[in-house]
Amino acid sequence: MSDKKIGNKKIDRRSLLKFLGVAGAAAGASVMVPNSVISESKKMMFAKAEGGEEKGRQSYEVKPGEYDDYYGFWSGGHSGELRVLGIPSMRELKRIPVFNIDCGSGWGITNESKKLLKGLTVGDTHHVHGSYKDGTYDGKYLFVNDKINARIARVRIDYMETDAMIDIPNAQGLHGTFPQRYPKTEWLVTNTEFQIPVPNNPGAPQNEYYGLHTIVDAEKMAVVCQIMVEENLDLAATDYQGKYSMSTSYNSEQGVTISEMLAADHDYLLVFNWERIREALRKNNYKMINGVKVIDGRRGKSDIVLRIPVPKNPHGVNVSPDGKYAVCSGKVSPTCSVVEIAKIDQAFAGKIKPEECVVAQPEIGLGPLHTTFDGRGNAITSVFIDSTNVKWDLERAIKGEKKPIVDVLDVHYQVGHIMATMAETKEADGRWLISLNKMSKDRFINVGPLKPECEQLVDISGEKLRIVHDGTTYIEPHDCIMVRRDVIEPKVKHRYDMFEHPLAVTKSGVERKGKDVTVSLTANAPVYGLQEVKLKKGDRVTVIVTNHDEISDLTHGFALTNYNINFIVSPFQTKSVTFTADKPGVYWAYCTNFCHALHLEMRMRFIVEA
Ligand code: K7E
Ligand code: CUA
Ligand code: CA
Repeated sequence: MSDKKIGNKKIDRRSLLKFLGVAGAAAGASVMVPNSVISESKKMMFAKAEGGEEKGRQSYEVKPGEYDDYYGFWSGGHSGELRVLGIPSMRELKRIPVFNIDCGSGWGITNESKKLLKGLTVGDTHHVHGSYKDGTYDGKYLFVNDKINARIARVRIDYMETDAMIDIPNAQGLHGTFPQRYPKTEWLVTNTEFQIPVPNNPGAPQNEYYGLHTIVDAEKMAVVCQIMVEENLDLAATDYQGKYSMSTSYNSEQGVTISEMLAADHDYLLVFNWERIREALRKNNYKMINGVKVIDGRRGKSDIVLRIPVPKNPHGVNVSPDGKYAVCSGKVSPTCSVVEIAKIDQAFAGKIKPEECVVAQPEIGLGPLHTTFDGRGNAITSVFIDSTNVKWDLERAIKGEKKPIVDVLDVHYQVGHIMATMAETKEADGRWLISLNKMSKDRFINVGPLKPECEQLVDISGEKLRIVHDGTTYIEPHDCIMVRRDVIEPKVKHRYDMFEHPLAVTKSGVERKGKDVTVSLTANAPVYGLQEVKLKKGDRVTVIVTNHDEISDLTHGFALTNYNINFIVSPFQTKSVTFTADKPGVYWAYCTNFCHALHLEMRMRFIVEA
């Protein structure tokens, strides 16, 4: 690393910190000191990590042909997708298009995907979580939010494909999303980060802008109800008893400018009491707004919501795998607030004050954002301004130690989410942790003004944190979970259940009803079931393709030249597309996915007569 590069980094970091200073981060001048240059000790650390196995540490080597121990499910931020990685190799195994358009799979081009996307083409996937049974993953579904268009999507794990998508009414900036963990995922909660008038009347005064905690039926994928509060609702978590969901709020001020949002000296962790929500539904204590049951959870209006004060503008909330504590990361405060969940019962019963639920407030570093757990009593917090992962001891914090720090690891740079293997379950196993860093700055060869993002895999099996992988990733590594392979692998199918699709083609043919033409095609390597189809200009054509090859991996494609159509069909899968034959001429359709020695010959003509 040359001096010049180090010099540049210093400037980058300084300007960023200045910005944060303007934003009002409670950070003094001292924030510029930590790791503004790469230290000798850090270089040493990388040198040591190079060899795979280090004495006394687990190996992170996955030899060619070997399988990974974990599935990583990544949310892809404003790319709108999800990704599947192997951990610890960090090999990208698959991308699952969700809110985006993906030409390789045809997601967004087929009738099946259009039915879910309803014409929307962008999304911002922040929080991905799996469905649960008894406090751990059941391998059935993944859920993910879209912050841009206020939607929740569900991915079924057997096909690793998006299977449902719903709009959340009355919501903007859909954010923190978390499934019920116990006894199983019946409900899912999702938050609105941006307060708006409910209903959305443009003339409403600012103090009538509200946040909504939405409850979704995870199996039916339907909104159950919404709890309306004054606060904005940022990150979300559920407990391990099926009693509570909780959300951090950084804008309890109902501000609309940054200075208004930072005005109060504290904000809240809001806890939602599920028994009392059910009671309100039973007693019809709600208003129907835009087709949704909206329960009034405002201060003084109901006993459904407990507001636990925490230092101003907090960010993540994460529950420890033993179910005992919720850790609220301070963001603007250098602390994490540890809330004892048993005390929430007492606070709801009116026996203690909400603030008495906070049993520790250790100092972690500058800009703590998200916390994860190793299942051995340690918390690990991502610290954005310091660019560190900080491991700390929960018990020592609860005993009153101000800085119960076990280890501090420099990461590169400005870490957002971190997540340890199985950490959002009661089976947290403390093996690997991923640091999803927002910036890579000068870490890789220059590819223009937009630099790659950086993610680092950390071995957390020992006392000290050790980086074992340092790589780039496509925009944006937002959040993730890492799930043991034995939970997922047996659930994943090699081929589709052919007749699950009502239009599955068993025999190729063309059917015409006036201007509506249905073209049914089987695909068997290396041929489609028809060699040519005659159409008339102006026909409304639906092409349905079913792949009849049962060998797994034998995926075909279907692209229609100069008609903007492109999708794939995997073994026993059916997909369809509808278009208007508005251009006369000869148009070849061809297989886009290499399937056979005669893959290039796998094509057919569409003849559109004038
Ligand atoms: Cu921290 Cu949207 Cu998950 Cu970003 S939120 S970091
Ligand atoms: Cu079928 Cu290539
Ligand atoms: Ca605030």
